[in-house]
Amino acid sequence: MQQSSILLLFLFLMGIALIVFIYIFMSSKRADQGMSNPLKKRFWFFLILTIIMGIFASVTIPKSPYFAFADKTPAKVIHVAAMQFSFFLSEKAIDRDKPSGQKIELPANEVIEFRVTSFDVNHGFAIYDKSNRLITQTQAMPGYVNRLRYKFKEPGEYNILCLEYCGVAHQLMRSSFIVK
Ligand SMILES: [Cu+2]
Repeated sequence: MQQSSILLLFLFLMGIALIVFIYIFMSSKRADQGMSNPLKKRFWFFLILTIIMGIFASVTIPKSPYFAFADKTPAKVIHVAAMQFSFFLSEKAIDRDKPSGQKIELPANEVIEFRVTSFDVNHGFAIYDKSNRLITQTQAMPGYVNRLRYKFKEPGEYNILCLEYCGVAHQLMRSSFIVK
């Protein structure tokens, strides 16, 4: 459903690109005459472009995951520390000098907050569902704590993979947790 609407959107945009291309191609044939009222055409072009971009921005920006569940109190806070080449997940703050993690079980249909950081280089913190579909992600950055909130609807095992190339064993960097 979502994929077919994205396909339709791209076909629609492709159609617009094609029309613009044909218009430019046709007008280049009568280049000797020059474009009549070029400044007026430019004005309308930028006006329509600004309106279209304004519509897209006002529809998509409120759906940004950065605002997800911002007005809710999370049922559980999970601290995440990424290091070459593993993830530590804990319900308590993770000690930088002696990092350790624990097995994580989360309740379904509750807002969960992940506080994600890194103890060395930039990593990605990406959560995948049972069918290996990426459902949410954030960056794990040294010196920063990135907050990621999500409500897991399906019980089961979720996998965590690094989504930022971080070194030779990047592809082995993974973890998981259970939702009950
Ligand atoms: Cu990595």
